[in-house]
Amino acid sequence: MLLTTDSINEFDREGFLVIRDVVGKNDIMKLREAIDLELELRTGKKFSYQNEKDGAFHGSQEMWANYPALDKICRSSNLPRIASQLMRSKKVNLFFDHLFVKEPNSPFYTNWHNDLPYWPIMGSQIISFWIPVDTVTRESGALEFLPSSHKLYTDLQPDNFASKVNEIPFSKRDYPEENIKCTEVDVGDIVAFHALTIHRGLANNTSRRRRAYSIRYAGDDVVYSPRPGVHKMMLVKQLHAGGEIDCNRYPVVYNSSLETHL
Ligand SMILES: O=C(O)CCC(=O)C(=O)O
Repeated sequence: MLLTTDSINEFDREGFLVIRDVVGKNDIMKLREAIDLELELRTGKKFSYQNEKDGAFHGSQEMWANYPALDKICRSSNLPRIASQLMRSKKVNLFFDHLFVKEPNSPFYTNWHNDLPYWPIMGSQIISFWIPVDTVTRESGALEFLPSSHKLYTDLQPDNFASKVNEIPFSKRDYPEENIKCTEVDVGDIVAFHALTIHRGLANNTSRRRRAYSIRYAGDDVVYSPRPGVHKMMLVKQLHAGGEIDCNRYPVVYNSSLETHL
């Protein structure tokens, strides 16, 4: 799948892009199977953002190495190539995968934040693909974005990652509420966004689970940057501050000059 120049320019300008019909039915089925197994087995790093008995918001991180189907989707589907196009990067590293589950009637927002302050890397070419395996509407926990907020070059790491109330972190004059963009998506669609774009997830006010799988990719200019505030469990001893991130944990998965997956 090739993106149009208009789509790539839109991503540059807005900091996010909904891409329709990217993930095939077969891959969605495999994703659902792996996600449901992961929720039983917890092979990845488990997160419990809010663990109320009813309406929990939870997930796992770094699962691809444990599930061949996830490995295939992260490394050898069309996604690394799309990442290369959107980041305008020759090289694509798989940074990590991240599951977000909002149980039925979960009252919790994923609070306004951007991702880079949590991660021990730096650079302008860092992207996430948020892949729903359930239809996601405003009522069931869609993602919302502050358009062009990646260009503010600001870190937004809220005290609580999830809560029942969530206010916009800027003055209403700078960001009138009508500028907020909600992304409702169908199964097969993905939401791409830059690591500095400010976003949140709405509560799930439906009787269905909302399962979404985020894949994070990094490009040519990305370097290792262990610094205060990043997740310690993402640090890698063998990497050096300011050096490239290529390693078994953050492997190179695509190189456009070779036109191939690695
Ligand atoms: O799924 C959600 O509610 C939040 C997702 C998110 O923040 C992310 O993928 O970076």
